Amino acid sequence: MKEEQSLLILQSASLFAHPEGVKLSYGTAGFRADASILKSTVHRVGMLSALRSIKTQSVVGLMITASHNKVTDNGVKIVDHSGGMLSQEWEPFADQLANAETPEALLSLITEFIEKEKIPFDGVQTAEILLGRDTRPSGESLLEAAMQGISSIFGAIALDLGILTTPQLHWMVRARNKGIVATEPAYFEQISSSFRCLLDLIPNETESNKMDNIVVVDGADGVGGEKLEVLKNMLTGLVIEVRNTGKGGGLLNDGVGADYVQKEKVVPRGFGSDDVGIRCASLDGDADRIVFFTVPDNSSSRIDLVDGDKILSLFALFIKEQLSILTMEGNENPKNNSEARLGVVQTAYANGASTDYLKQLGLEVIFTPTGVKHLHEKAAQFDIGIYFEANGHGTILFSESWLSWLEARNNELSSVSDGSEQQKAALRLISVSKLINPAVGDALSCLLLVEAILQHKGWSIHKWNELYQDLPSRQLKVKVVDRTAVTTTNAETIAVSPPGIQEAIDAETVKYPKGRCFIRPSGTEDVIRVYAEASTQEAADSLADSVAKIVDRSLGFGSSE
Ligand code: NG1
Ligand code: ZN
Repeated sequence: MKEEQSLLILQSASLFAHPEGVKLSYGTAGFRADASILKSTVHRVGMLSALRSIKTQSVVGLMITASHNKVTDNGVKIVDHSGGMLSQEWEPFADQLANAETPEALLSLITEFIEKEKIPFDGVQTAEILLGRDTRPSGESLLEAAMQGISSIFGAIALDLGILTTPQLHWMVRARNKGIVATEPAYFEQISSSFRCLLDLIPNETESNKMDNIVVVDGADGVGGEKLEVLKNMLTGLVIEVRNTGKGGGLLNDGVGADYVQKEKVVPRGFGSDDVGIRCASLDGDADRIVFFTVPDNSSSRIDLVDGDKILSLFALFIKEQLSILTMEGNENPKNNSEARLGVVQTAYANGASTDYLKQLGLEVIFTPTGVKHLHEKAAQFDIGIYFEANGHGTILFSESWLSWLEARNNELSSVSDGSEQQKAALRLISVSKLINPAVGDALSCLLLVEAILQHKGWSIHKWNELYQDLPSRQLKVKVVDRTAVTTTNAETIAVSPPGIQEAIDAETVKYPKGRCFIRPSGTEDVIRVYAEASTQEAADSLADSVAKIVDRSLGFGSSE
């Protein structure tokens, strides 16, 4: 490394001192903590993003967000050149960088890493980083720290794209590297036009009533609400009412948002008895998650939740139907390539009833640890891979080779049987691939895809919700002294340490019909999460409660005693 470069890194790092005693880990979704201690971390992630861009010779992204976490938290993550999450191979280095105690220690880590990774670092390199942030008040100054980190690397250019949803930034990084126009208007244009195509392809015989094209969306008082206000004006065939847009003074993620709605199963702020029976949806703080719900009656704040598992089931059902139309007998061409390998990916948090339903549909279901980076990787192994976390984060991935086959098949069909059922199915699948975000789960594109499928089928939210009945479940979190004391195996369903804890959980679980329970350390909060399922809500609550007490007794501060 040239001496001027070393000096610049040292100088820049000395402006962002590492807070004493703070140890962060890249975790499930980047670094997350109270915003007040994050400046040095974000500054260093700025440097890291520049190295990543040099290494990959492509544009990468840097997003400042803490998603569904409280407004005083913030976080930072890198969007890789593919538009996906940062390669997991780089995560340990990210941890080391963030935790280096002095500028000198930081410089020597960078020097070593450049050598080890063979990053072409000769002073004439170029790097380009797109930056985005959510609406958190701390976002602006953290973004400034990231910019300074980036500009401490020779040849690196930072482009501030302002306030974006996380999936918009992922989409733009991917588009830039594919040579596609990577602006926000281009993003809106793509999703609104493919939504329109899906509506145009609705079978004539589908019956609808006027409530079918109205949806009320809780924007979590974050960036998603703001962006949806723009998108909704570009749509025809769907009326979107946005509440909690962040403009009315409401606090981000406070009694609002997908995480709150999914975990608490009650109406978010701004919703209530006037909404009985209406289709509602809730976005999270950076709009990469969405769940739907309805208010069943006006006597309580309880909701009927339609979660990520049900979105996954709806998508899987629709795609499977379109695939079977596409491969109907009577084709001039033999089936050859048309048998797409369709698979779904879930985590242990998926409701057991959803897994049974998907298997009944004849689908291959795979489980991975929590965190979309794991799900995404598995889904990418199919021709069409659909993944969702129960909390509403997910998307559909189409392999490039299958998509080219589909495009060719569509062209062929349009010349021999234009307007045939098969051709319409091909066009629908092409539209889905354009509407859905191929880089990462995206609440806005998922919202439109759900709406298009419901209209296609002429289904109300109730009909959709009846695909299967969720097993009652409960999720709790327990504050512990050291969450790394819990390690797990088997897609996180079995706790390996501390010794004996799994046996204690099993002994509790067998007491409940249809009982299922597991614990794991959160990757985004300093807690152990407990998940329990059982045949009644009371049983699920009681199982979760007993296991939370086991965790607390063994690892916590003893508050359950
Ligand atoms: P952790 O805190 O590791 O459980 C949470 C979610 C993940 C994922 C990340 C990123 C649950 C149980 N976990 O991770 O699914 O969305 O946040 O935001 O919902
Ligand atoms: Zn999020």
